[in-house]
Amino acid sequence: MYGGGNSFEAMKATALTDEDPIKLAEFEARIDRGEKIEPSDWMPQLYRKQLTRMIEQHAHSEIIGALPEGTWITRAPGFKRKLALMAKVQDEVGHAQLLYSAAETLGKPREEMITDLINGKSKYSNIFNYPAFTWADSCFISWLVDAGAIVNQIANSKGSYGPYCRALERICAEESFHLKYGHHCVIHLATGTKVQREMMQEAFNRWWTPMMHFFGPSDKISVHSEILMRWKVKMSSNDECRQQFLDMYVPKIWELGLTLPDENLRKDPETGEWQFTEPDWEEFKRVINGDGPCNKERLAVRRVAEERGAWVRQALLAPKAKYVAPLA
Ligand code: FAQ
Repeated sequence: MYGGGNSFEAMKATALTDEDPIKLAEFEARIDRGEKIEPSDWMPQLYRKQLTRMIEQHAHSEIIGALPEGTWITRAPGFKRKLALMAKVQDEVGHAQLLYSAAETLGKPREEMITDLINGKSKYSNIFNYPAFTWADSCFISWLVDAGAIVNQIANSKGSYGPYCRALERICAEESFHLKYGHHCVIHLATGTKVQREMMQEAFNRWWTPMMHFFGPSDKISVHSEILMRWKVKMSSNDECRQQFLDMYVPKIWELGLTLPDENLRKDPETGEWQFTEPDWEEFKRVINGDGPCNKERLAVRRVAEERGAWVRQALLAPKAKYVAPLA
């Protein structure tokens, strides 16, 4: 567990002993100068490992994140909502491809990443393991999950690894469209009929805890933050992103006449910090380790998609290979 500057030194003394100290010092000087590290540049193995883990997890989150909203495309109220949601879901899948490409520059093949996802070895964002029961759930995701993602992604886009930052710049531009679409959807329900307002409020009651988990464990117990921030992979801490999200969106939620299921949620007038009930990190741990309401369903969908798409990849990648008929 890294916590506080001296733990970084302690980690360096253990996890970096095999690295060439001169090259490591040059690398860290480049990071301190704000230079971008490119795939062919020298980098410590721990930098490569941490970046691969984080970018791969981000890519998985995008492609799994498309699933709860994807189920609402055919049921979205009206043609315009269907069109917009279809475009958004296509964008999210495209973000995954951008991120898998960025992760591949670090040496892990896409097929291996997808296999690790399907086998539960790699993680993806906690929030996509909850069911989208109503249309209001889809609206919550489109507005506030995208909003949370933008807070975190804008920060990370100013980081040190070139391919990741360039992918994030492209992604953030599209996410800002998603945010406007999602906000429009929530406003429509929150200012609509009594049934619509109640449906929106009920969605907020269910999604608020997973949303507070979304930014990761508090800085006190975050495992990777110290090293990721030292090497400018992560430009804001989990708590900083959570605070920024609360500051930007709680007033907007309240002005719609919606409430949030946390009686301790308030902005401290002295410090400007948002106070809130400490999220249940045991639930978080269960969900990110495969025991959430939808983990199994999400991975099963990815597994079927992978199996059904195998023949296309074979045809494209190895035209002379024996033809494998698609699953019935
Ligand atoms: N869910 O030490 P930390 C999106 C894990 S994009 C699951 O704080 P770190 C777009 C973490 O892996 C999705 N696991 O870790 C969209 C580690 O476990 P490990 C979100 C989580 O990496 C919108 C352990 O807990 N954005 O939503 C989560 O420094 C709408 C200890 O945690 C990104 O992925 C979590 N929420 O900080 C799509 C951006 N939080 O690996 C469709 C890139 C933590 O040791 C619809 N990622 N863990 O086994 C990051 O910025 C960071 O990885 C964090 C976590 C902030 C997510």
